[in-house]
Amino acid sequence: MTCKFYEFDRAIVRKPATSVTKGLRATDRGDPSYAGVKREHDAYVAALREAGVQVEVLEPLEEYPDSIFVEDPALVFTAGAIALRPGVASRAGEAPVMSAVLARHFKKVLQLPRGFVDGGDVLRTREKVMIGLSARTNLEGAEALIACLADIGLSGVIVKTPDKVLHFKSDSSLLDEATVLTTRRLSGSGVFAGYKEILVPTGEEAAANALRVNDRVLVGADFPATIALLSSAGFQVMPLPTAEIRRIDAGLSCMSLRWHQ
Ligand code: CIR
Repeated sequence: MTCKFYEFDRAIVRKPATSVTKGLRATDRGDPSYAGVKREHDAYVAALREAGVQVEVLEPLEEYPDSIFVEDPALVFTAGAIALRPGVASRAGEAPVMSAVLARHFKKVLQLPRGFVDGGDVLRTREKVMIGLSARTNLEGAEALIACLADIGLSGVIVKTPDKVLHFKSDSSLLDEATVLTTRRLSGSGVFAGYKEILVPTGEEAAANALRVNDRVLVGADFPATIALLSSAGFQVMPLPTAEIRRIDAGLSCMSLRWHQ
């Protein structure tokens, strides 16, 4: 059966460790609280389940403060999974741990052989899997990833994450097969030519890291203008709290690996 890229029936998430308060961030606006992150994570898992996804919840990894963001050490597709090489030393060890988990779910688990790629820089769209070069994802990794993708029948293309933006998907999410939610700074690069773009209102850039899951779009609850825009465009919006995870530069795609079995 073919399915659309936003139709998911399986997901993997990882509970936050108490060390999440020390998660990486580009600008320090104070540590997130563990209880706050846990509340946001619980709400996220509940939202995935409500959307019809069967979710495996992994135990916390104290030695990896950012390991709640399971999207970064791996990629998953119906045809197989790819364990990546995260582009920051403190997260490198998350990939082999995730690889062992993926081996329980996928017949084919490839290993990125060289370079660096964070899953947050990878956006699957109608035609291609876009790989955004960033401070975390380099050319060597992106080229190696294209070969891995070809191995599971997918085609990759190298694009660029805007300067000073953590990940390509910090500034973009797929809303349906023809529509992306994105920021002015990423849209301006022309990367989404041929797609319908919905631009997040100025001041709500962080809302661009939304997540389409089945019939709904999960969006940060602190972004009323984006919520109104998506609702008026006909999307069923589910607002979720993200204030604490935003302190460590995360949004809604980061906390799960999702696929259609
Ligand atoms: C990091 O800097 O790696 C974490 N604090 C945030 C990761 C967010 N992940 C994502 O956007 N895919």
